[in-house]
Amino acid sequence: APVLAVDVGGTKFAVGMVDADGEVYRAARAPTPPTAGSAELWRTLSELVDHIREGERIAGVGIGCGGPMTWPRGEVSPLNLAGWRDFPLRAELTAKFPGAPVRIHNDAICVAIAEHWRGAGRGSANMLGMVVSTGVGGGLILGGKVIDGGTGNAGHIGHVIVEPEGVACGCGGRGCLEAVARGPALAAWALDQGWRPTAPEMPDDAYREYGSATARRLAADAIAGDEIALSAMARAGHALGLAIASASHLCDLDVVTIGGGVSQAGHVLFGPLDVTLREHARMDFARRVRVVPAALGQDAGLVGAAALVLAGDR
Ligand code: ADP
Ligand code: BMX
Ligand code: ZN
Repeated sequence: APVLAVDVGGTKFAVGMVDADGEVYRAARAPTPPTAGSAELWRTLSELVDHIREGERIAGVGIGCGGPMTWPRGEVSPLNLAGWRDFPLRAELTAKFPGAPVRIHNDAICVAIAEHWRGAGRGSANMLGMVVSTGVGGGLILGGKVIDGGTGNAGHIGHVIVEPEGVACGCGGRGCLEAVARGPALAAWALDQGWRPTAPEMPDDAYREYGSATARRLAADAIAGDEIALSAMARAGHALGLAIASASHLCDLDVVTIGGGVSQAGHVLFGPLDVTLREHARMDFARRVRVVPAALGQDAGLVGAAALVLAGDR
């Protein structure tokens, strides 16, 4: 039987049916407005889940959710989803599907599992799977094994410090990679520098991040050659390069996969990232790391969440 997979991101819920080979065959998304309260969020998710399941028999429910969370208990407080604080997501879905196994992990850990299983990390026993979107997340596979960490929160590379005196982060810290390289931070920085979006309005932007600006429009302007937009993407690339150089030294990685909305900017981001990485990863073992775009696109979180059930995880 298929797995019902749930992905809780900073701007949207995604729900899909995933078969035993990791193929997503039915999926839908719903935005999570920043103002939505706890009950409204649960109602939205619950309806989406019913809509996608279509009454089919399921092997279980797999959930990827933005961190931090208590794990494996699954009370979630996604940093970028203010409406949920200590929300008992695993317990609520267990109550909704009595008898079915319900497994949960960090959303970026799920993405890493998926990229390792079926994506750009295939065949790499030591990898970091990253997501650069509303937040910046990561999950580690070392020696072919998923690394949970003491409380299920390992791999949170978004909160590695790249600027000790840098801007405040949602986690309470300062100068975290996420504070610099998350999509909304890029748009805010560029506006501050005097950028005014020239790329046309993009109707499928989930909602405006800052006025009419989004990282998506910023990336389009950068690709068209706008100087400030290029600097903003380069700043993010530089921060990512620093964090990846550190991670490579720490974990002796084969591959880093990068997905999430902001990664779709392409070479305006990956170019500067590579320059910084080459500059700061000095030892041969760290220099061998390959940084590649994620292969699975927006379904990665669902595939990884399904894998939690298929692998009979905790
Ligand atoms: P979520 O955070 O909910 O997982 P996404 O992965 O779509 O959602 O990430 C949303 C972020 O990615 C926003 O900041 C958005 O502006 C940015 N984004 C989306 N598409 C692009 C693109 N093509 N280039 C650059 N940034 C993008
Ligand atoms: C979240 C982060 C990660 C998550 C990442 C990307 C914390 C506490 N949570 O802020 O768990 O993987 O950003 O998530 O750092 P997304 O919601 O932007 O897709
Ligand atoms: Zn932080």
